[in-house]
Amino acid sequence: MRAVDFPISDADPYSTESMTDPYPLHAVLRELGPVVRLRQYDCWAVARYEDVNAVLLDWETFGSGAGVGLANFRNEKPWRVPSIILEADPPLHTRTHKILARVMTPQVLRDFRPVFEAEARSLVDALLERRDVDGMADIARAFPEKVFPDAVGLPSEGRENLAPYGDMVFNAVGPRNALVEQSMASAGTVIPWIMQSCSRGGLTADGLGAEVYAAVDAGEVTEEEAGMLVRSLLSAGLDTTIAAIGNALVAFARFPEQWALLRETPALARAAFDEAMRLESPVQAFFRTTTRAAELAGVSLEAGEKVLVFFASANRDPRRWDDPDTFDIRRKSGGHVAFGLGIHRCVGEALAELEGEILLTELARRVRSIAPAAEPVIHLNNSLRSFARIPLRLTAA
Ligand code: OVV
Repeated sequence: MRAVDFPISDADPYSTESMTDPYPLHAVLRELGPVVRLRQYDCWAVARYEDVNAVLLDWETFGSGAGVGLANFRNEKPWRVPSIILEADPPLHTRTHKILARVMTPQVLRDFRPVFEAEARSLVDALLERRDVDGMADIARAFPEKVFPDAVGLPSEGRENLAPYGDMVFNAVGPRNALVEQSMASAGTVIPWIMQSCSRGGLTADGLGAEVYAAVDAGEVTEEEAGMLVRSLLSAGLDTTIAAIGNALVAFARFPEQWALLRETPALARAAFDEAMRLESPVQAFFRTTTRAAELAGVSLEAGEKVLVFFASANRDPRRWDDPDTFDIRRKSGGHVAFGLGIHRCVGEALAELEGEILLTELARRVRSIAPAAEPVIHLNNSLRSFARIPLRLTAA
């Protein structure tokens, strides 16, 4: 069979305009066809749910070892030593994934529930002392910035380096634009702190980090690999959850009837967090690299080509979702791909869900309304969708 022609687009997913409001661009790409050539970046893009799923599930053809950003590690020196789980393929990925999966099973995480609940209570106590809050600083950042580093077992000094590091890591997935340069400005202090925090000696004896090092003692990974896996926790575990919680607050502020519904049934908190992840996916898109020539939806791809995979667009594809732009916490949003899919699906998903569920539950019990006090201000990042500020007016229940 002769491969079909493909649409070519001049659209720029990394323009300030697209990053501020990415959804019109996603719709254009979905309408153009299942596989679109992005002229500006010399790569392919998939934006429909079906094709996003197909690419993510076929890790043998669409590999991660050449990096999940625009940069192809086979021809370009990576900005940091590649992650041994995110930027790796089997068999390395299989071995490293097993360790982090074990460290964050729902059974292990059960022990964190009372700790996270107590944190959520005291956070909401403090919020209700005030009326006007910044949903980002006072809620979305405050909660994960306490519970996540505690869970990993990091010292209290230097934690302010975590968020800037996450900003670098997620900017590095995109093209080398001004955002990369800006976030790298603090690299000189941030990266050394991160690397030092990954070593065994910097971690408490009872955290997730120490559990990773237990795999060294069991002979499953080397000491160096354990450090790299702790680096993965620090890279992927905080900014993502902060973005997810902030985006959920924005969704509730825009759809007040959904907040009323959650207040009636706080048991919907986990479903609501998932629905917010679908609607405003924190990780908008990652790349894959073809490991061999392949055909995707009838289009011929060569080996070594980059494919931009739009999670956020799949999550609003009208071919898959009814009223995709509507926030509906009763919707069955379980099929969203905001955590990815297949072998690289987020290994910290259960921890993120636990944080989101506990915080939303406590807020739903005690806050009558979450009203926007002004427009939220976007925080631009090449792959993470999040806000810098979310001015909110809260009313106690
Ligand atoms: C940005 C990101 C996501 C997931 C994993 C990692 C990084 C990593 O460093 O392993």
